[in-house]
Amino acid sequence: MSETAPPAKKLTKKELKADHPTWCPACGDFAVLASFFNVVGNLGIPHEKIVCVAGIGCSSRFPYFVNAHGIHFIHGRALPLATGISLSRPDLHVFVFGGDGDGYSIGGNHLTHAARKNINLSYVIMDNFVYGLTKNQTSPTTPIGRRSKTDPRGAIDRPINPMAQLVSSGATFIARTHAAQVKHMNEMFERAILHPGFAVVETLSECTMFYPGAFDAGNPRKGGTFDLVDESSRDMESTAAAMELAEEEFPGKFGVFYETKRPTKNELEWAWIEDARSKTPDLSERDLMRKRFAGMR
Ligand SMILES: Cc1ncc(C[n+]2csc(CCOP(=O)(O)OP(=O)(O)O)c2C)c(N)n1
Ligand code: SF4
Repeated sequence: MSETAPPAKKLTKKELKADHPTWCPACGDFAVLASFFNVVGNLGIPHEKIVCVAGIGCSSRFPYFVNAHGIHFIHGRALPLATGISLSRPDLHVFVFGGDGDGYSIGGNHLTHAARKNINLSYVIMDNFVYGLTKNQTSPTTPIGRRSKTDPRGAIDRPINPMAQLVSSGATFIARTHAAQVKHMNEMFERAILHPGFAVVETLSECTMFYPGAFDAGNPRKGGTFDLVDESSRDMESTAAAMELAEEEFPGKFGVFYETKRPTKNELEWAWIEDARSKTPDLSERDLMRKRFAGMR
């Protein structure tokens, strides 16, 4: 969430749209994009304040399809780049998009540190349990036994538990949704955007090309169940309660697992910068930095 209030003008889907998405027919990522347009439009976030950052993967092509500032960056490195943007420009809404490979595998270390530092941004992880762009390799969330190009006899490694990892890393808003549940997805995205701090929405988004049916167990239209977290009976700031939800057997519950307020790194850093400025009003930013670096020698 940006630290300045957004103006009232609402952007339409037409205004937010750019380029025609290149995803395969019925890929879950289409619904995620539509939901993003809907929520960002409704919140009235202005064009020039929207920044979309992504790594590499099918889902990471997201910034091409949004008419805003956008960067398609290195595989797994979206978060460090987004961190720099967020810290230096508190007036912008920084969004990060990517897949389970990008976020939990090569970018897993960055996820942990962005969460513990409580960087002010919203991160949507389109988890499809597979590497889609590179055409069906085992990802960190692929269930044991599932065959892929890298595991022709079936995956043997225990998959990671994204929700448990996020809770233990210290993310301050952690939600889980399903791309086939549009209303719920809209609600989760809106709450993530409005949350001041590091907000992550783990979004089950089916790869219809390489892993069709992966999330049927969480989709009532396919005979599954879509059970919601009952927030009224829970302590939303309890990591133990969030861990209990995270440990539930797939498909488990959907909704906000954990939500708390903690100072963001953005606030802490800016307070430090303002303090330094107030003590050295005669120095330019450049000279202030020079002085600081000289002191480090
Ligand atoms: C450093 C590096 N390693 C590997 C790759 C190859 N690569 C590109 S995308 C990708 C994984 C994509 O999977 P995921 O992030 O889950 O996104 P999806 O395509 O499923 O949306 C890999 C391994 C790369 N581009 N760069
Ligand atoms: S390969 Fe899978 S994730 Fe990639 S666009 Fe096609 S359906 Fe979507």
